[in-house]
Amino acid sequence: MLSRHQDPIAAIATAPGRGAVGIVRVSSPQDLSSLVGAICGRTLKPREATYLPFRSAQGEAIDHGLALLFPAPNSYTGEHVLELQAHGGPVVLQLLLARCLEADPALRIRLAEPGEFTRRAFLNGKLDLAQAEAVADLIDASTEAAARSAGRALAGALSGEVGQLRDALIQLRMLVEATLDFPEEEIDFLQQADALGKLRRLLGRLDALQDRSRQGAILREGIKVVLAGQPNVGKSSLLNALAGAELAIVTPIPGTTRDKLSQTIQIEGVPLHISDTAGLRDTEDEVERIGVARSWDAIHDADVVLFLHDLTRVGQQDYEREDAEIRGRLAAVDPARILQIYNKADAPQVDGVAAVDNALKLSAKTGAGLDALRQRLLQQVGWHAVPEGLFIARERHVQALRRTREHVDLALQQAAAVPAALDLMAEELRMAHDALGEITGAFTADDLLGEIFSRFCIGK
Ligand SMILES: Nc1nc2c(ncn2[C@@H]2O[C@H](COP(=O)(O)OP(=O)(O)OP(=O)(O)O)[C@@H](O)[C@H]2O)c(=O)[nH]1
Ligand SMILES: [Mg+2]
Repeated sequence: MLSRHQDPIAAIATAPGRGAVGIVRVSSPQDLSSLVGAICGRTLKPREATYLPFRSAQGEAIDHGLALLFPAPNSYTGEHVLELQAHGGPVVLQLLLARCLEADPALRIRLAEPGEFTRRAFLNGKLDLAQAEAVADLIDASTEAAARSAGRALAGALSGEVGQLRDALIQLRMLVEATLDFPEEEIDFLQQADALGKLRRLLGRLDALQDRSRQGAILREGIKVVLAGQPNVGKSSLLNALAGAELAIVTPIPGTTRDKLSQTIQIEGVPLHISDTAGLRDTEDEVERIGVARSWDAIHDADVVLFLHDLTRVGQQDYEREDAEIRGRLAAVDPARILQIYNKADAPQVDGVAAVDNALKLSAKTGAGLDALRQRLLQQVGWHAVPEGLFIARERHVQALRRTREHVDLALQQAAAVPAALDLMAEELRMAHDALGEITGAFTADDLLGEIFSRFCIGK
């Protein structure tokens, strides 16, 4: 029996809804000529667009469009692929898809699962794992900068860098494994090859790559920012000012916002998911109480909390008491994630209020101080432009690089020990190699053996 990964699959490849063109895609390890015959009524030249009617089981035209056949292995998935480009109405495409599923019963085509075409491309070596992920990222990209960096990852920039690091790791592993096999030459071997220097350089390169990937992850996933504070401090006004649109209702009535309201904006291409929340206070109002509970959930879930204060009320007894209470509860949040914001700097009565250390003064009403806030937000999450360009990445890549670095660091410690613990060093390098291989999905034990034998001839 064939595994699921060898079933012929079909799906509508374009977004749901109406469009000028819609595409139904079929991918199959088996030859598709009988399917092509049934639907197109003729044979197709490989990779050449042919305009023709798509036929129903009764021989009537479902639609007219372009048919394209990509015989294996020169296709997106590496299998035989048929693409039917029809008019982009949902009904037409559903009919065409249904026709593909039943036109050749012997093929047993089934509906594709999400991402299955790309998974096959990976399984057939058309893309590595990081590139396959980049396909999804490119589709999902919410800002131009994110799309650019996903495109770069798709082109293999991340995989290329990872590949270079992997080669360096393999060289080190070969060296150590060989030294283990010839214990009498142990010390010389490592010294001659400058194993410590190599390990240190590897750590430096891992740091640089980790930094670029972390920036890429920020670009892909964005930053969760929450506006929090007492009622009436201007949280909704600040959301509107940052978004440049009247999204949230603003009134002088405390407790105007009762539910969380989120909007994604971008600063220098970095997506920021900003949430306005209900003002934090004790209340008898059932609806507002639920809103306040949601505010706290959002605060705990945020990358950055903007804790807003109202300069027109700073120093007033009731106001300060409430603020102190909120500060107390915020103690559970990592202080590095909290930014103190003093709002309403435009109001006439605030002239005498001293600037607070490390806090930002601004006015949601006039926009004064907003640019400084934008820069602080980027700085807060460690965003900085990387001259050599970013690629995706995902949190998964950042974590895999972090673990790789940990193991290389431990390997360095073992190598530097007197006497050097070579077996432990070898083990750390093996784990570093595994962790790195997770990024591209490339690592297998056979790989290592192959590399060793192709580069290292022990009999010589
Ligand atoms: N002068 C001045 N007034 C402001 C500023 N920002 C907000 N306000 C006023 O403060 C009042 C409350 O503003 P909101 O944005 O609704 O405050 P909020 O924090 O969302 O309040 P709740 O939703 O009730 O928690 C409104 O009357 C705003 O016009 C500012 O920068 N300067
Ligand atoms: Mg509000």
